[in-house]
Amino acid sequence: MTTHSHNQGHKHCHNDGHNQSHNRSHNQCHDRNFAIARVQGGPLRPQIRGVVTFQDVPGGVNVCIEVRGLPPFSRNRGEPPVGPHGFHIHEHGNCTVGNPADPFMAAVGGHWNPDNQPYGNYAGDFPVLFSNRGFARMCFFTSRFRISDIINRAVIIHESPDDYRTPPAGNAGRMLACGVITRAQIDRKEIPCFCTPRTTK
Ligand SMILES: [Cu+2]
Repeated sequence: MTTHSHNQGHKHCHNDGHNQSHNRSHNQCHDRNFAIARVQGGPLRPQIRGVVTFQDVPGGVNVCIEVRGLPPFSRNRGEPPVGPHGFHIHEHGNCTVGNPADPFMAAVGGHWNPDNQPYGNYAGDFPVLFSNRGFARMCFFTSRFRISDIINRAVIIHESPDDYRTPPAGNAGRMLACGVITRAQIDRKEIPCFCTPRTTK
């Protein structure tokens, strides 16, 4: 079968013409298997807005986030460090604020750890987010889950960096923002830096 039934929806995934002669490993943008979480700031940082997208690709999932409104970096004595921001999948897709001094905590549960790994190797442990005057964009690949495993869980952005060694939350501190992961039709303009082909050399 041909893998190039082009349409509007993915043409910007190809940044030049030469992919057309390549094989299906370059055609990940044709996948229909997406999930999305729209992230909103809680009471500690209401201005946060972001989108996290998940795309099933061969061998795993591409995860991309684009977020605005992150707080200024700080290292003030006696206060929790602010930034880079711990970023995780938590167990429950419920972004109820609950206690405003410790938002989301009661509803989202712990970090998602389906295969009972030590902290730092949970399937739900993600790279930290580096803020650029409040803005962050990042994409990475993980083979630890498929999209069907994460529907109705939540993504959380924390105030503090994750140390990837201290259970149960890597000292990442309070939760600034939350978003429930759902299957959804995605307007491709929402997808940040999504379609870089994986090379095999
Ligand atoms: Cu977390």
